[in-house]
Amino acid sequence: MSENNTSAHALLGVLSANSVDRIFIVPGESYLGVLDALLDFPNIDTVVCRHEGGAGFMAVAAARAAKRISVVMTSRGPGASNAAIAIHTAQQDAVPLIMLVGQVPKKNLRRGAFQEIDYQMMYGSIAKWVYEVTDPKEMAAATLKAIRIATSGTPGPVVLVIPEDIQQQLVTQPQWKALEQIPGHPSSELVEKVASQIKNAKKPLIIAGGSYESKAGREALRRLAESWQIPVAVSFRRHDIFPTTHDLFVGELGLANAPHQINAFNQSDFILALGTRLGDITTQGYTFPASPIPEQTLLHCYPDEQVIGANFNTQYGMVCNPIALANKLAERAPDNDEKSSLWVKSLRDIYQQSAAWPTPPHANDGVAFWKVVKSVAEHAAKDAIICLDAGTFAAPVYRNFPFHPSQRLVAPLSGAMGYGVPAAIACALNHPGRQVICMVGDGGFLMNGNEIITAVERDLPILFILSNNNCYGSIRINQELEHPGRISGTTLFNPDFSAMAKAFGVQATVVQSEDEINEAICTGLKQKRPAFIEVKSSLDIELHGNFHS
Ligand SMILES: Cc1ncc(C[n+]2csc(CCOP(=O)(O)OP(=O)(O)O)c2C)c(N)n1
Repeated sequence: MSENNTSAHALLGVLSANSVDRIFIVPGESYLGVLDALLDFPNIDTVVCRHEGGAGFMAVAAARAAKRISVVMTSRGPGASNAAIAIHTAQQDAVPLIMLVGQVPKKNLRRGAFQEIDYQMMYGSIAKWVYEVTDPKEMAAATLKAIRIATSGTPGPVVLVIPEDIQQQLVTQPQWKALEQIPGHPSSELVEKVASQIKNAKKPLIIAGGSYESKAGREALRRLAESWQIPVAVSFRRHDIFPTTHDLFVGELGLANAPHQINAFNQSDFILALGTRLGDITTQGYTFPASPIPEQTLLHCYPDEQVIGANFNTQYGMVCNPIALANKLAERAPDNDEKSSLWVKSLRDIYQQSAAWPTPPHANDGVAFWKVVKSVAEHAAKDAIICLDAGTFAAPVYRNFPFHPSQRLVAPLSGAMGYGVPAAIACALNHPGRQVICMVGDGGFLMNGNEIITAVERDLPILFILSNNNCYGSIRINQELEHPGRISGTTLFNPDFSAMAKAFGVQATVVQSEDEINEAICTGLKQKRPAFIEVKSSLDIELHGNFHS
């Protein structure tokens, strides 16, 4: 702003200049100044949510869907506490998120004032940066810094805390421009060295991660894999960065890899870990590659020096743009490199066996939910966005769903329940006209299912599919493994979900038997408004079908 304006205008001006066109909120008396300034930014869509956890999850999913910074705004104390789950998920999922929090007046700071929290203490270990703006003149610079920190290196959450009395103070600010960030490109010498290492490798393997979650990223990864004929395993829950239907796709490194598949990956002589943090689940608890000294030559490329070498000794630690590296390596592929097609085929065969839809045992206690997932796979649009909550119902999606090149998976790497419904709303807002399908368990639905009202308000064509097994199924499965027959704290008493959906104004259907599945899915997918299917799911199948998620 070149003229005098409030610090809240400076905040929103910087956000707006940096492509923020939507903000997810639950209002609070501690940020009335920012709410007021929002009226002067008609280009920012204010999505009013019902719980800060839901608002935060919407912002996390929006950042992921749009591949850019997203914003949640909460009130002090209670509001900020409710939103903690989104800060944690943004950190685990490496998603650039800004949380704005109203704060007690500046003069009352650190007096234990009404609803006061020291956010540095509270969020210091999960947010990348927590900053309390106590001088209105620094608001614009602090906002720009927040964006920079959230989007650079390993993307993640930042918390910007704004005492209520400084939001409406006048400040003079220059016009803030958009922040351009271009992560460093790898040097030609190093690329040359890596190319000759790939040439010499007999069994190279790419482990690709979230840095490729963009159009340019997917294209670069595909070009690299195809030009050198290198098989691609994707990191935890990143199924959609490389088509699972592609001959070079050899699986996800997740929660349910069979030992023989990991053994086969371990036969590799050169691992190219690209755009992945090589985190806990992807590396099977830091065992593949072996930590700290892998059995293979390891190239690890990620735009954050703190990640490289942290758990795995690497011959090629490359702190640079993984997309640029993939493109440069693809350019250097020889015309006639003869990588062993047997190597690729052996890994692809293992993947295809594990991804084959299972043959159903007969269930007496309800519908095998994997059949619902199969029906969705058969009938969903080829560019559908699949949003998942946490729970065992999701296991067939991770294991068996054949993702087409334009289909997207939006699921929490943090494993947070309550994510699915808000994520679907954020994705539908972000991609008008695109089919969005949300799958959620009965446990997860009652955490943030209330946000479904926004789908009704905005007429979003989302198909919500609820798997009702009257149980916190994932936990029950683990309970049966460790304490067989001793059911404790995992059974659920549920409401009438379809009546509940109808009360929100959503058309609802109940699927009680397997012969009702296809019709319900096809009808639901045709709706131009929110639609809801409750599936009376079989818990027996989940308990005995080895469906971890
Ligand atoms: C916010 C949160 N609380 C608790 C958990 C632990 N947890 C993981 S899965 C799960 C059960 C999910 O139950 P439900 O939504 O009914 O799906 P199901 O597993 O039965 O398919 C629980 C409690 C979690 N991941 N996130």
